[in-house]
Amino acid sequence: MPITQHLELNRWIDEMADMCQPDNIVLIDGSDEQKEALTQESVVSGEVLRLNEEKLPGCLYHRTAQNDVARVEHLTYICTELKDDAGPNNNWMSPAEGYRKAGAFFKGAMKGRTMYVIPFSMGPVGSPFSKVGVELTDSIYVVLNMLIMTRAGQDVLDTLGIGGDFTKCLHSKADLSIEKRLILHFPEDNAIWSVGSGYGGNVLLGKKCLALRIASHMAHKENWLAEHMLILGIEKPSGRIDYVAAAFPSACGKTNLAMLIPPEGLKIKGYRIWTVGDDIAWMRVDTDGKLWAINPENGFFGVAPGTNTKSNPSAVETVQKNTIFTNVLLNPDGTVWWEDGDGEPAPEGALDWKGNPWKPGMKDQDGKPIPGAHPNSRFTAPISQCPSHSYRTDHHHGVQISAIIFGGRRAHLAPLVYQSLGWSHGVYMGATMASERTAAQYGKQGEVRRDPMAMLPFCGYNLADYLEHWLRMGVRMRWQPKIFHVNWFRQDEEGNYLWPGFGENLRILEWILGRCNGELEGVKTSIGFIPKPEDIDMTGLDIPEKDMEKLFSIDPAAWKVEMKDIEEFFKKFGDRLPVSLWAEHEALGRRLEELGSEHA
Ligand code: OXD
Ligand code: MN
Repeated sequence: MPITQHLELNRWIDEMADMCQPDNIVLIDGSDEQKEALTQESVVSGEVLRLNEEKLPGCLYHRTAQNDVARVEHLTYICTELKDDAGPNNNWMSPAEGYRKAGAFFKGAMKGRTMYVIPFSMGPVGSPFSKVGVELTDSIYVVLNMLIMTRAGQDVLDTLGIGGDFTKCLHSKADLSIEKRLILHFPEDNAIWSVGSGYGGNVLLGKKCLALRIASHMAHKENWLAEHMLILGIEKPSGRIDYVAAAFPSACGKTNLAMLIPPEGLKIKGYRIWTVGDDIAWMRVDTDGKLWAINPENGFFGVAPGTNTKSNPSAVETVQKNTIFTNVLLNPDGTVWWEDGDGEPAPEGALDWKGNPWKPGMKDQDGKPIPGAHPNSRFTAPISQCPSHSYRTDHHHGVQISAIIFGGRRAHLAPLVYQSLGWSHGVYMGATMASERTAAQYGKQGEVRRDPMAMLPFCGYNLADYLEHWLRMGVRMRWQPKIFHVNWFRQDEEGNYLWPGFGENLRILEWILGRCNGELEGVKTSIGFIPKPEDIDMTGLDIPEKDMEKLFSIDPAAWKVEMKDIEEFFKKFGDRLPVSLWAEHEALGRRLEELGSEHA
């Protein structure tokens, strides 16, 4: 009997099964019974462990292979007919070469295994904003994660009917060897092939591969935006909720901001935060000429270390049940632990993410601390379990976006917040976004990494065309969201952070909304509008006036150095970079010259 009613889907499953040669093919229907049976099967095989049923009900534990703990940007390719269409921002292979190279690794890779067929919807099932994918995988761990991260199962097949469009996503762990690992995207065929990995970002193909790389290509063709952004709603004392979308490079606290808890000083005013998404936003101009956004995901795939009741109490609450923990430390009582989490140091008998006995303070032969949890260890948890989760996450048209916020991690240059002078200047701000490497990242500390709109690793086509697309999208809107840049990480001369971060960031969001709603005037500077000091509500927060001044100071000499770096970055894209971004660059240069002469 054919596996589905969809002719092309059946044909493709047959073709992939011929290549991968699984022993069985099983359709994932989304039922609780099937999920439980698969969980039990993977517990028996040792792929996952059940955690303490009393303390962490429904939670599972998994360890990846030790060579397979993060996204592999150097093995991730965009396969287009023309190299220039992938752009200097991507690794490129021709589709023919991609299919040939990865095909050799897929050949017979599922022998002795089952191929699971997961129909999934990115976005609410049946929404005009949503896209359907079907992932074929030989990993139950992938199935269990996809059941949390996406809406998956029979209803998705029902909306697909007998001929609907879907992204063809093929995954095999194969033998997990790094020599045979490739993450390939074929935007012109609407297909993804991922082989040789079992790590989330490489194998949960709905996430980075479909919802960002393939979707950004679709969005370019279909006039919408697929972005690496959180979406959050801010409920005002009046009951009105305004939504913002914000892009930050990986590891800059997106999940924490998406689940922010208002500080006491603002809570008394009656503010509440609603989480719509923590990683990806799909945004369209609707018939009202406004920008509307959905979160295509249905769960969080968050970094565990650093998550605690102070940094993110909502995340801590979210992961108390039905959560999959990957590469964290395992306590002997079947609970989990990670660095900078809550609670006591791990007790006797704990096993680290590699499965070795572990005690706090352990060091390797070179005297370096051995972490209990891998720094990129993760939790996979349903969005519905988040105490701040918004009922609008299931709304087919999503939420209307009032502000777009770009952010980076800059010790000195960028003020706490500033607003663009208009849409194209805002696109320039996003295009020139950057972060400095911290001790936690590989590379030279302090070195600036440019990451336009936090999309550098995720834009599935030439980034110059992507920036042009952003400029054009502004023209399509009758009502453009205002664009801002924030920097929570500015430091004083001694290297102390000037701004406390966490919930206090709401004070800045309040100013941003005040600007969007025309309630507050800004101070125009050479780089954009900054707040009047009295317009940031500081109730209950004691920051010396001189530190507030430092948070907003603009150093023309430092900006000049920055502009040189931006120029080098822009040049990489040659003639394809939109001229209006060069025009914005020059205009900024002129404004800084004027400021410089005022300072002289
Ligand atoms: C993520 C990332 O995992 O951006 O979300 O790396
Ligand atoms: Mn991300």
